[in-house]
Amino acid sequence: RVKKLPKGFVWGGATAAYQVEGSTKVDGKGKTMWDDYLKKQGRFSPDPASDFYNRYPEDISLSKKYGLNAIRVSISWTRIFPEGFGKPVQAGVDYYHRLFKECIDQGITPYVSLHHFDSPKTLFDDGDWLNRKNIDYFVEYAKFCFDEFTEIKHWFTINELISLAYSQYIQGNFPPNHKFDVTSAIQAEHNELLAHARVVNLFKDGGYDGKIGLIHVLQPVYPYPEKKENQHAADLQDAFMNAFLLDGTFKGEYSDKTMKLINEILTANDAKLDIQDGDMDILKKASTQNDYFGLNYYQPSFVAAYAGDSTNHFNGTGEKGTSSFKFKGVGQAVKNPNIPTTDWDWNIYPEGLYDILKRVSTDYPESKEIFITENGLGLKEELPEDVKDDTIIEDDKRIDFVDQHMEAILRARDEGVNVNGYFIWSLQDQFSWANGYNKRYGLFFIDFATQKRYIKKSALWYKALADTMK
Ligand code: BGP
Repeated sequence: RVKKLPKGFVWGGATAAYQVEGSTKVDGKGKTMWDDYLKKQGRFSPDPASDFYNRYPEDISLSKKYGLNAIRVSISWTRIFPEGFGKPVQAGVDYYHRLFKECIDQGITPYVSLHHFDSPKTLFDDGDWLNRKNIDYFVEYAKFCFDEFTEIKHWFTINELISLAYSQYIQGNFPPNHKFDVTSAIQAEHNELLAHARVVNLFKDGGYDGKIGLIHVLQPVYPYPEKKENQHAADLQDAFMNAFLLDGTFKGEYSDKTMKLINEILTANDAKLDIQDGDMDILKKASTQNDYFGLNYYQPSFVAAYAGDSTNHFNGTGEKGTSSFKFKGVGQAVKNPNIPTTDWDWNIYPEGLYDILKRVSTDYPESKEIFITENGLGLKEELPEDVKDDTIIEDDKRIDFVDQHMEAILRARDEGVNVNGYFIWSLQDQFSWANGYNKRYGLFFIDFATQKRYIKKSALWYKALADTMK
């Protein structure tokens, strides 16, 4: 069928401060958990990234020109509080006022996250989310932002709690690079939920004008092949990746079913979870106060039962077929031969988005209103040799990907799921945490050497769909 966007649909592009801004050492900015780590790793640098710190007016104009009406950005905590707490740096505060003004003036609504994978280095060294003192600092930083940036009406607390916990402590591809440190991972999940809930409660108690929610990336888990023991592995992985966080966010409790599965994983890994007195009251209070839910979706996983020790290889280079993942007490990732994959071994399966939208809306009505806050396709893309200023970069694969995922979203919507927006990951090409600069997602191509922007075919497609709202 011919797609038509519903009237008033939020049609945006997503960014994250550290992945686009560059300028990591200017205007008093403090280090994040990434600066020294990336330097030591020596693969790629976060400077200049997409030089958004200086070129945001150009990217916002392009957004307007290509039919977007919204943008996701995040505030870099350490531009405002270089150590995570203390006295705010005026230059950082001014930058965000300038950025937000530009968006609003151009009719692009900013949706702002407070934390997108970029903990201050000082707090990271002191335990990051595992240290409860750092939750206090996060709440103080959030309060500062609510008081200061009153032009912002759409907030998200934390982006992808699971990706952080999982990449830091299970997969080992984010600092501090622990592998299968199950105690830290589950504790980070819980503590980040607590941080989110405290900020939501503060926002509502403070009577701030605007809306607030959080962002989870959801990865539906399917048994492959379908049989009983594989289904159990899928249930275990789902509890660890999805249900624990969804329960905590929208029910304010971890259901018995979820905890039974989580406890099975903890026991198998000699791990434990520390829930302190009062924690669950905080989660409970916040659980009905989220105004909306940001859902990121890239791919599902297919799993089979697995009895051995944990081992993995993370494909951060785009050498297709090199990834492997076997999690003791949970299961192992398997390749479903019927499902295409990207060079980074990500499964391409739009039906997974339909499934997860239906599940969230049925099982978690307190999610209220859903925005797809990230979805997109990473590709290796190059400028043609005879490139000219107005060359359109062909990315039909991306168009096809987004088209199929929009199909799934609109189908779910037709069936009553309250999904009202879509932010493509990503607005422009940017730096990818564990993959660097050769994994491109943007509507706008960036020649990182010159910072020149080129239009991709997907941007034209995005505009054509935007026009269906008129
Ligand atoms: C999400 C993050 C983004 C982004 C995206 C693509 O998990 O919120 O910051 O990077 O995934 O992932 P990657 O860059 O690893 O391909």
